[in-house]
Amino acid sequence: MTLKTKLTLLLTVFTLGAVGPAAAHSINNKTLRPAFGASATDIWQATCGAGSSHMFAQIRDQSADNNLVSLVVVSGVRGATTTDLTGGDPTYSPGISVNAGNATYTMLVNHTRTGGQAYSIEYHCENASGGHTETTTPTAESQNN
Ligand SMILES: [Ca+2]
Repeated sequence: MTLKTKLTLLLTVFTLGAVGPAAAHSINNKTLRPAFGASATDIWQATCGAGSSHMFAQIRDQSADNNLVSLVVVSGVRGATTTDLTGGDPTYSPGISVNAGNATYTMLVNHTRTGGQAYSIEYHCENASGGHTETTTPTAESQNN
């Protein structure tokens, strides 16, 4: 490997690190449990600080089966839904944005069938031009089913 190649690789790693996971907020490796049946719903809440225009969010279904996991984000009378159509792979669902400004946002996680489903959520608050604004991280579920 030439020095130039090594430098290019190093630069790539630093660049990816700067815009990647460091900017996102994560709720990782949580589970909708079978005991709560098909109606199991986990609820999380986070608050977007001053200057926020919306919350961006997406979910990843970590269980490789045909029981699909969806995320609904609601704040006041505004809301959006996204579903991860492929469980067990590293790809998240399409991202959604809910435009409720500086507010508390509720994230509801549900699934289509009975059965344990592991999931992770990535989310963050943004201003109108897409810059990140203050985003709280919940320490526990508001409801853990
Ligand atoms: Ca997926």
